[in-house]
Amino acid sequence: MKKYFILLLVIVFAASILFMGISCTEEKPYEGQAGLADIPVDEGDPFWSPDGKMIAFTSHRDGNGEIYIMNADGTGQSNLTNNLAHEGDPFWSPDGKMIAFESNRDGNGEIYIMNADGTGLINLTGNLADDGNPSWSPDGKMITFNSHREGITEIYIMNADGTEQANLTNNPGADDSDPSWSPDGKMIAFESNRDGNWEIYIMNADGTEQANLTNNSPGVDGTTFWSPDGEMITFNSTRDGNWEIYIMNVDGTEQANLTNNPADDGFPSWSPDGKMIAFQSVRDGNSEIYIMNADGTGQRKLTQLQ
Ligand SMILES: [Ca+2]
Ligand SMILES: [Ca+2]
Ligand SMILES: [Ca+2]
Ligand SMILES: [Ca+2]
Repeated sequence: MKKYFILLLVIVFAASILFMGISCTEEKPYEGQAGLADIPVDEGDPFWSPDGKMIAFTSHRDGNGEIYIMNADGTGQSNLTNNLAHEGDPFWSPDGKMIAFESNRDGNGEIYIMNADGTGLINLTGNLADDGNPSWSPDGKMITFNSHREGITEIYIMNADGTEQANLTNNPGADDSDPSWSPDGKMIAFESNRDGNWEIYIMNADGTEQANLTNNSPGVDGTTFWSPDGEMITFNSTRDGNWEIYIMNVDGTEQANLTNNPADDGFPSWSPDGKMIAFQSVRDGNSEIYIMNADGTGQRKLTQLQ
């Protein structure tokens, strides 16, 4: 679950700042839902463009969360949002023309979309509760996200223009967050603490047949991303004592650890050709974007805190 993952990243980040003897002005945490507080990390939340040529990510290098894009080899990094509020969780539209993200620039979390060059910003949610974690449907027509508007975090769906917002999970007894659409558009994966422990769930895109995939996994499981062929789901989990990237079949079988690193690794994002997974890791002392082959080999860093 993002809250705990980011908390660990912050501890490492704060320790590294103290070590360097550099003073750091604390950013007001984003008041996300279900503890999805997006507290400053250096670089995180990678998301590949549909043509595989670019990666969008969240960076705090300018003092608050911004949406950045870069070439998939790490070159050409640029800030698209340039705003003193928090921006995070970028998600490219299936046609590659737009990027959805969350921002609290109006005082609470909202889902925004913008052109992929940063122009044409539109607030889609426009309500007083926190909305976050957008995921575009593969046909580009809908966006799923999580919202705290009914007093607990639930998964919602809306048209890509913000109309017809509806609650999909309808589970007022627990938090449900971080939705992720399957490539065929029929299913949505998400995370929920309804069984007393954060687990990965799956449901039909209309909210029916909600099922637990990581049943009884110790530790926190969350942050799902489907493989482009729809056969596997990657996610992050603390089950082995620190955050690692895992992979499993969409029925929950054959869960395997891809990162096996004593530092925290999380936020996996599959490349559109299915060959690579981008993720964030603090293995060099602060959070940076890494990529690896989809079998966990060839892990290397793309970003470097300036
Ligand atoms: Ca900002
Ligand atoms: Ca809102
Ligand atoms: Ca769990
Ligand atoms: Ca690890």
